[in-house]
Amino acid sequence: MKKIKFPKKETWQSLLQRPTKQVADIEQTVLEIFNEIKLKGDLAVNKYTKLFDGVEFENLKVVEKDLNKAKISEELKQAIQLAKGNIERFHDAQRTSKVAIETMKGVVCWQEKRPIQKVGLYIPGGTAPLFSTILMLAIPAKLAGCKEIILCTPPDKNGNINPAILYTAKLCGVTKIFKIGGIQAIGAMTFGTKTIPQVSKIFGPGNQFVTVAKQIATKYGVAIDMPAGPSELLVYADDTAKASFIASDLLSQAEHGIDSQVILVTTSEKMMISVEAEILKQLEKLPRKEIAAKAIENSKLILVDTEDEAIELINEYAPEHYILVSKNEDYFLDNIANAGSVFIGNYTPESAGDYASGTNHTLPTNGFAKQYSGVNLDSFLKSITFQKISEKGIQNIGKSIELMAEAEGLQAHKNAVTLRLKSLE
Ligand code: HSO
Ligand code: ZN
Repeated sequence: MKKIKFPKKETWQSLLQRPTKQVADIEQTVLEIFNEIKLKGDLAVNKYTKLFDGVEFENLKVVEKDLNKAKISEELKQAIQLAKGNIERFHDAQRTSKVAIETMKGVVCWQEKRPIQKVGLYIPGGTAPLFSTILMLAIPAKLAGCKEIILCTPPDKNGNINPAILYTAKLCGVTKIFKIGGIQAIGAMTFGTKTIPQVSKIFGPGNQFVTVAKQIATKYGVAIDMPAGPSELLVYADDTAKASFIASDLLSQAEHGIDSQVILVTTSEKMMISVEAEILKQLEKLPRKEIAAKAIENSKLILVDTEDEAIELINEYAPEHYILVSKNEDYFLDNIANAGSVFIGNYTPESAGDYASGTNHTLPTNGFAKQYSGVNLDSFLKSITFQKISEKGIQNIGKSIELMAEAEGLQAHKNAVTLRLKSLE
């Protein structure tokens, strides 16, 4: 691990750089596959499923029988149900009420939310099938009232979908599941095929191919949750933290992938040394040791002089996850400006938010926490504004509209008011 002591401000930018990725050549592949799907629909989807996943299906849709067959232990079912309850409670509480106001006598404006009608959820397969992400996406989608919720997930080499994915999807009421992954899944949801419905917004994490495909989908008018990237965690810990806990948290995100990035910021050199020792000790015993070790190579332990400097550096990095263990908790909380999700104190592991506490784990990475929120109930809703103006109301604002329209040289706009005002004379 790289240990950096008292870095000068001029070096922060390069110090906080995420591992970079090459996307230019992926873009061309995505465009080609998208065009083919647009033209040939299911035929193209099948072709790429055979090419990339090595399987061929007569029917890309998971049938009811397979959905009911999904076998997982009773214990795991209970755990998923507990998580579902908490995530449901937290996201349900995010509902906002209608905003209505009379801006002037006779001029009433209000704003109400309506669900996005058709949404697509993407759940990656790969080395760890993240069925927990279904909870994070399907629960708010259901609560928001989205009419059509479809789910795409890649099949394994034998054409199967992980049973925990099937169980969780069914538990959340998602029954339109398609055995497709990667670029072809995003393309299918963007254009729609005979089998796969077109959607208005695509959610969910994925590898580099999926991420680029989602970005290109936006060029065809589909919205996406956010530009996703590899998982990351920044921990601020002073001497009140327990080094073994902090090391376990850093490793929890490091095990996601070789490009994950974890950072410790501290004002205590003692903590820095203890965390490093703990990481090396705990790493040895991890089944995903090789992946985690690669990510740890990219990661940093940063020692700073003051708490002011620490918070400034954290805000500059804008971490996806931010763990805070400090005797000056309030100072760090009051001053955090950029972070996806914050975990406070020795007994709040990041894993809690990944699975079961209730918050969402689909969060902005790559510094996007400076301008994006994580997925929440609003991600599945749109706000519509309404207005109703009475006779008195148009008399109150009419003159101003006429003057402004005139000044913009838009006579028809002005007429729309003038005719009405005249009718009231
Ligand atoms: N930490 C990941 C989510 C996840 N972790 C799913 C375990 N399963 C990105 O926030
Ligand atoms: Zn995680």
